[in-house]
Amino acid sequence: PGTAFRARMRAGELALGSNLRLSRSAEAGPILAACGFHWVMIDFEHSPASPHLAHDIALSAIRAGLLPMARPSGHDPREIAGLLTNGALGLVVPHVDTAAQAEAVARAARFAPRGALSVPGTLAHFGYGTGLAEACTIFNEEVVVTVMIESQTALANVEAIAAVPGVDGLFIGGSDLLWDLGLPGRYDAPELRDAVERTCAAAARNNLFAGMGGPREEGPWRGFLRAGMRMILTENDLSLMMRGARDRRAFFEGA
Ligand code: 3PY
Ligand code: MG
Repeated sequence: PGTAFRARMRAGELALGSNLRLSRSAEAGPILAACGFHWVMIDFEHSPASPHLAHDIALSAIRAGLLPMARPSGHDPREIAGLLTNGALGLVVPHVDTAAQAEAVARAARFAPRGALSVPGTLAHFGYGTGLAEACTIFNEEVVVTVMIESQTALANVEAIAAVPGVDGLFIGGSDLLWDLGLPGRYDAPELRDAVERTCAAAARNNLFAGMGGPREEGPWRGFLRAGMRMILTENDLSLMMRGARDRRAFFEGA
């Protein structure tokens, strides 16, 4: 699914994803794949994820053709190694503020010679018939590394971050960025629109893709899509469930 995801990005198509707040089940990926989604975020920054479930969720997502991205809680290469060698095939790394941080996480996500990821005994991503050396080589080609731009410091450094080898995408964390700008929840703020445009431009200049999460309403999303956002964190499973539940309630109350 890493290759398919990259092809979508090169073609300028949307890649739709959700993060997992509630679904601690290997069913999550196949369910989202059946709904036409392209990636799922296993979230160790803000959700009660567990390494065992992350492994099951990631491998079943791959079998369903969905790219399993992990969001580590920070930049620790040991945490990143655990996530990637146990099934995740991409990263959404929170709070990457400098080019040096971007370089460190990009190296933590690939095997030598492109990085410093430690070689495990088995890499299950591509099926158990794939030999280890071949699996590590395919992994280096497929893994998708995105870094989150979610502070004013990151925004000031966005050109340098975009130029780091091994970074595939820039991903705006709209909620954190708005708080840092002193505009909590203001997804319609011109300052956020500027940040989105600068990030998309930096991505385009460096042959990267741009992605984003945070907004719920369709109005702001339309502008962000026009600006070039392609990897979309639509919502999370909890908010999707609430939206569905409210729709059902409205239908039955009005029926
Ligand atoms: C944010 O909005 O800050 C995120 O981390 C992702 O939605
Ligand atoms: Mg954030």
